[in-house]
Amino acid sequence: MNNDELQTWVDRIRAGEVRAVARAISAIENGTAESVELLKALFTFSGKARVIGLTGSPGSGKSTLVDQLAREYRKHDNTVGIVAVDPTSPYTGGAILGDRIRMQAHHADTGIYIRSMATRGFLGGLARTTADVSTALDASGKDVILIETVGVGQDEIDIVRLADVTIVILVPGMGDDVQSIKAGIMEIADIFVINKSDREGADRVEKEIRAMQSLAMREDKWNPSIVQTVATEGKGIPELAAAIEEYERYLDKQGLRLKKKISNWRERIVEMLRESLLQRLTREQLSDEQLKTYASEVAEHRRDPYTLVDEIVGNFVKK
Ligand SMILES: Nc1nc2c(ncn2[C@@H]2O[C@H](COP(=O)(O)OP(=O)(O)O)[C@@H](O)[C@H]2O)c(=O)[nH]1
Ligand SMILES: [Mg+2]
Repeated sequence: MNNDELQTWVDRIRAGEVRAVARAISAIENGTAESVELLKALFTFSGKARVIGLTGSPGSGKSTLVDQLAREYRKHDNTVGIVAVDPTSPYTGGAILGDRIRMQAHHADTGIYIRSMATRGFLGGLARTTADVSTALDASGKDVILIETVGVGQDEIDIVRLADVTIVILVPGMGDDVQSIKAGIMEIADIFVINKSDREGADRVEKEIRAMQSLAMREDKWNPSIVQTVATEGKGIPELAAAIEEYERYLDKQGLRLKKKISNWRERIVEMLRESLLQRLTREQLSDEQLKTYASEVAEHRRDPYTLVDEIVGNFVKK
């Protein structure tokens, strides 16, 4: 791809052309050589979207909530990008199918772009390229980006490094008692949603969250709001949108948005460096064959791995 072609592609993405955006996301997911050039060009035009992450157990209603929130934002003429991260496994086929059907409902509206992506074994609740996909959607001019995480484990806290606002969804019953949720996931919530509050026990869940909140103050002194919703009926959605705005106002008033972004980028840059260095090392110096030989030598105790790594890194740095 030459420069002109790249520029045309970038222009079309910035104009929000669906096919250009879709092609960009596929390129990013597949890690093509072009995608890096594309991301370099797109980054300048990103950073304007509000990025909102939603996490919670499978079946808690993340997709339904995302769908309702998208409708709410569309009512106010905001354009919306949706990224639904699916675990790469056959047993979730049903959930993915359900999402597909919901997605089709928005098909006629060019103000919404929906993409589901697979984790491909990447841990942390997101796919490896979710952040880059979000950058592309951001550059395509979407006002709001909603990210639905996998929702399988309780260790999926990567979303906080990507989103401005993180929403943790709980439901009454279903063993989703606040006590049974790992501290990690409770701590990342800027807003709690108690979805399926048409069921019994929503008030009890709210009480439990309040009790937990009284025990520990967050570093940024924000007291996460709690919103009860019935996503299937659209109940509580305007209240949720208001809670999101309130937190964003808090972020801005306290100068926290930039602070948060800086600490997120610090981690992401390190991650990108790690990946890039390893890639270059294996491409330029450490072939698969060589690695196999080293592994045998270490396994047979003919070589110690500490000196080996020192040597490999030392040689690489000198180059
Ligand atoms: N009763 C009730 N059911 C809901 C509510 N929200 C979602 N559901 C249902 O719960 C199921 C799982 O929802 P889904 O959005 O796919 O959950 P996800 O796996 O977290 O994305 C679906 O059958 C929804 O229709 C709610 O507020 N009340
Ligand atoms: Mg879902």
